[in-house]
Amino acid sequence: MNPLEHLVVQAQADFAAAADAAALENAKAKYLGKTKDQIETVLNVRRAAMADAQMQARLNAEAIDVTLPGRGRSKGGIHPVMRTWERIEQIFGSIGFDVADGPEIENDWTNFTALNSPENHPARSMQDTFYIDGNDTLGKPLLLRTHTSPMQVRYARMNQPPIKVIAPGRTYRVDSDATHSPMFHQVEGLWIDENISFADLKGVYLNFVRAFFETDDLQVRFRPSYFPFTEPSAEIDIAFGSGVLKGRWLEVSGAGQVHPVVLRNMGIDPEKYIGFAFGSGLERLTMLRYGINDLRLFYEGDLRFLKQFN
Ligand code: 2U9
Repeated sequence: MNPLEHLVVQAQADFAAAADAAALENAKAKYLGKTKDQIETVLNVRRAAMADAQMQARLNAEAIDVTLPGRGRSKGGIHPVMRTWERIEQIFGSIGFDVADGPEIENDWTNFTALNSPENHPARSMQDTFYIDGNDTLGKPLLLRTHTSPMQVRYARMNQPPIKVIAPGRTYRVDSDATHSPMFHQVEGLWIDENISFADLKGVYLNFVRAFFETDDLQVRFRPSYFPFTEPSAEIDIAFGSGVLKGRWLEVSGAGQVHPVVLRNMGIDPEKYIGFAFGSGLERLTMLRYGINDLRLFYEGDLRFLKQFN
């Protein structure tokens, strides 16, 4: 009889000798408690020894080189449009311009009416504006702002002239192709003071584009244009004196003298103060700076494109 068979016969005898249920449970513990624990302990010792041996074999075979550096996390980078945004704040900050901030969801008074866009103006139609279900607390319809001008309206209503401020930010229009995106970025600038002129606006903008494109070999020209919020209004073109874009006039901004109605809507006396404003697309400036030819590249999230700017 082998030891296990012997153990079974012995257990059978002990169970037969048990007079009641309690005695039977005692007899069971003698065989299934202590004996089972001892067997499990030796099994685990053997398992651990096998795992150690396996690990040692892999280390010996150099399958794991513990001297290799860790994998680490790859660093993120700043989006090229955000780089432009930061540079613009820095350049205008250096000549005393403050930076305005404000909500992306606006009411139609601050986005349109205050800026001299009358109520039935086509720019307000669903064609190019994202209206939002509902009104603000004063009952005015809400929309995603179509330009960054509302931030300057709010800023001018909270501050006294002289005012020198830029308003960079996201804007929204129902538009989408190689040169338009439903979300894009603008920067607008506003300068309100006594006795300033178009020459001051021209000087500020020339200083800006020369700093932004890092060259003094660059000219600007102003072409007559129309905007409801400025009168007179102009388009600003630049031309580089060298490089692949040499000699071509490139439109980079709109600008003008702030309309007296707009000044009045901001609580500023147009008989005493004069205002100048400009507005540029950040994507457009970024495309010209880096030679990018399709706006959609900014929003596809393709790392092969984005990594080139870090
Ligand atoms: C106030 C008064 C006037 C801001 C201005 C433009 C001209 C302009 C466009 C350029 C390209 C927007 O990104 S774009 O589509 N902007 O041409 N913006 S003047 O005028 C203001 C702003 C605020 C109170």
